[in-house]
Amino acid sequence: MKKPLILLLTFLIAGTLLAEDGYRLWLRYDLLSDKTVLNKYRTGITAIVTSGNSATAAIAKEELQNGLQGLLGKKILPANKITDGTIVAGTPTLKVISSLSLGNHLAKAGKEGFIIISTVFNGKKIIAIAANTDIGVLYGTFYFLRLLQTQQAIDKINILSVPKIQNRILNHWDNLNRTVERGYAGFSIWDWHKLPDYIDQRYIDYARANASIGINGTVLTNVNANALVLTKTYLEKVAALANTFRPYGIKVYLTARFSAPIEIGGLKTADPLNTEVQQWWKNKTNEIYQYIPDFGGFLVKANSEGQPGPQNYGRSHADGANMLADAVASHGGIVMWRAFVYSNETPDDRFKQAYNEFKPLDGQFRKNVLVQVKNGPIDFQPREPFHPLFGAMPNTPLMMEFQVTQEYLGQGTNLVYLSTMFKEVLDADTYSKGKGSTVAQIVDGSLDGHTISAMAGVANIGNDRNWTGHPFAQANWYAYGRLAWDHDLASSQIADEWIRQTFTNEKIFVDITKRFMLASHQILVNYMTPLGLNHIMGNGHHYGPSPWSANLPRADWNPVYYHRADSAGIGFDRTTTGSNALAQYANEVADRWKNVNTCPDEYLLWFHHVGWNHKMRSGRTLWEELCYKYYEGVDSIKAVQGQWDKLEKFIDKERFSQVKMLLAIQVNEAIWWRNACLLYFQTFAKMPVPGKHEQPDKTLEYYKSLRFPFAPGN
Ligand code: BDP
Repeated sequence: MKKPLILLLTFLIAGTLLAEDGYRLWLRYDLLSDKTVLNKYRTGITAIVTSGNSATAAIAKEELQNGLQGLLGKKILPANKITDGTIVAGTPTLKVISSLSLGNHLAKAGKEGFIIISTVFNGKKIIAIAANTDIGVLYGTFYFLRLLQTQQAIDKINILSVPKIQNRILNHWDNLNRTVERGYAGFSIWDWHKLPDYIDQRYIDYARANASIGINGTVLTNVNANALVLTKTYLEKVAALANTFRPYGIKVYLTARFSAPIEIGGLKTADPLNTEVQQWWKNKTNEIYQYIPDFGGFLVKANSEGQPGPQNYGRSHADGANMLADAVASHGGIVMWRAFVYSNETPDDRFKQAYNEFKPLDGQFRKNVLVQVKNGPIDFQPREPFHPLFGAMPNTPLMMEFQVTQEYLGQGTNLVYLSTMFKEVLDADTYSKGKGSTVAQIVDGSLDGHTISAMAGVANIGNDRNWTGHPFAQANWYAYGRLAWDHDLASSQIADEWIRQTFTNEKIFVDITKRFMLASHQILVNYMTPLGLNHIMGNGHHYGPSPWSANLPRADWNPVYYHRADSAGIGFDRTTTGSNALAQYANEVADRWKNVNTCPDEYLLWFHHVGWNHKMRSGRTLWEELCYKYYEGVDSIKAVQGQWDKLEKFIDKERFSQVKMLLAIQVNEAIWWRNACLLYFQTFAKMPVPGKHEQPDKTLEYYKSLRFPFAPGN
C-alpha cells in the first residue's frame, strides 16, 4: 500500500520541481518517451571518453554526461578503455581520434567545425565526436545531443558540419539602465550594477544556449550607444562577462559612440582624420584589450537617427570606419559599420539612401571592416524585398542584420516563426554575378571571395523567466543561430528540431505545430501589411496599426509617406515614373519587379502605385484583394488558435496556457489591424468591404483614438 503513495509523492514533487517555465529553452534533456528508441540508445551508448583540460573541454564533458543522463535516464560514466558503445568526444590529442584517420575531413572542419561518425575502433563500435579544437568538440557535443533529443538513428551517423559564416553574432539593444530598446521580454539580462563581482547564473546559461546553436559573438550594448561603456568602470564589468562567455566560444563586442572622444575623452572633436582623435581611439582600444584580450571589436551606428558620426565633420562613413578599424587591427578586432542611414534632409526616397551613401564607398574600407546591412531597404518591416546593397558592393564584405526581436512583427504577443522570412532574404537572387548570386553567398563571402564574414541578429532576450517572453519567440533565437551556422538549412527542419527539443517528440504535436509555424509569417503579413504595404504601424512604440499618421516631425517617419494612398490607388511608385529605386537592383531583378503584371503580389505596393480597380492575378480588384488578404490573415490565425487547443494533452499546462492566452491576444490584434487599416484605406477606395465578410464593429475614429503611452520597448 505504501509504495504507490511514495511513488505518487515523488512524482508530484518531481512534477513541481520540473515546472515548465521555459527557462530550459531547447536544452531540456528529459527522459525520452519513445521506449523503442530509448532502448536502442541505452544499449548503443555505454561509456564516454573525452579529451582536453581546458574549461571548454570540461563544459563539453559535463554537457555530454548531463545530457545522456537526462535523456537516457541512466548515468553514462567516463571510461579509460574503449568498449562497444563508447562515445569518444575529443580532438586528435586523443589517441582514438587521431587513429581514426579522419585527417582529410578534419582539415575541412577548420577551427569550429566537427565530425560525428559511428565507426569501429579496435573491433569496438564507437561514436566519435571529433574536432580540431575544444570548441569544435563542444559544438559537436550539442549536435549529438540534439540527435538524441529528436530521436534520430545513431547507428549510421556520418556528419561533417562546418559553419558557413565566421562571426555569428547577437546584437543586444540593451541600455546601461537595463531597459532594452525594442525588447519585449523584460529588462536587460546584464545586471551592470552588480557586475563585475556578481556573476548571475543567467550569464552562464545564456552562453550555453548560444553555444548550443553555434552563436560565437555578442554585442552587449545598444546601437544607440552610450560612451560610458568604454570607461574603466564599465570595462571591468564587460571583462567579467567576457570571462564567463569565453569557454563557450563567445566573444564580446561593444557599440562605439562616435563622439566618445569628446564625451569621455575630453577632446574638442571626434573628427576621424584628426590625429589626436585617432590616437585616443588607439589608446582606448589598447585599454579594452588589456581587460579583454579576445575582444571582438566595435559595432557602430553613425549619422543615423540623430547618432553622431564622421559626417558631422564632413568625412565619409569609410573615414569613420577605417579610423576604428586601424585601432583594433593589430589586436585582430573587426569593425561592423551599419548601413542603416537615411536623412530627412535628403529629398530622395528613403529606400534609396543607404545604397546612394555606401555604394560609392565600395573598396574604400579597411580589410577588417564589415558593412552591416539590414535585410531590407527600409527597416525590418514584416516583409521587405532584399536590400539593394546586397550585390552592389562586391569589394566590401557585407554582413546581414536580421531583427530577431519582433518590433514590427507583433512584438511580445504574436506567434511568428521568423525562419521563413530570414530564408526568403538569404535565398533571394541578386543576379549580381549572374543567375544564382544569392544574398546568402554574398553574406558568407563565397560569391566575392571575402575572407571575413558575419551575420547579426538583434536579440529578443530579456530577463523574463523564459528569456523571450512569448514561448514561441525562443524559436526565433534558435532559428537565427542555426541559420547563421548553416543558411542552407530548411525552415521546416529547424522548426522540427526546435519543437521536438522544446516540447515533445509526439508526432501529432510536431506535425501540427510545425505546419502553423511555417505559415505564421505569411499569416501576420496578411493581417498587418499585405501586398507589399509597410511602415504603417503606431508612432514611436510601433505597436498596432496607424496608417493615418501624418504629423511626426520627419516625413520619412510617417506611415502616409510609405503607403501613399489616394483616390486613385495605393502604393509607392519606385519605377522610372516614380523614385526609380528599382534601378538599384540588377536588371534581371528590376525587370521583373518594375512591371505591375510580373511583380510578385507580395512586393506589389513596394514598387507600384496601383489603382483600386486594378485586376490582380486572382481575378479580384486590388481593393477586393486587399480586403481578402486582411480577412484571410485573421481567419488563419483563428484557425491556429483552434489547432493549438487540440494540442493540450501533449504538453505541460504552463506553456500550453501561456500560448493559448497569447493567441487570444493575437487574434484580437489581428482583427484590430484588419479593421483599422481597411476602414482607413476605404476612405480613399470609397468601396465597401465585400459583403460576405464580418464588417468592422468599431469606427475609424475609435481606432485613431487609441493610445499606448507605456507600450514596451520604446
Ligand atoms: C529601428 C528601431 C530603432 C533602432 C533603429 C536601428 O525602431 O529603435 O534604433 O531601428 O536599427 O527599427 O538603429
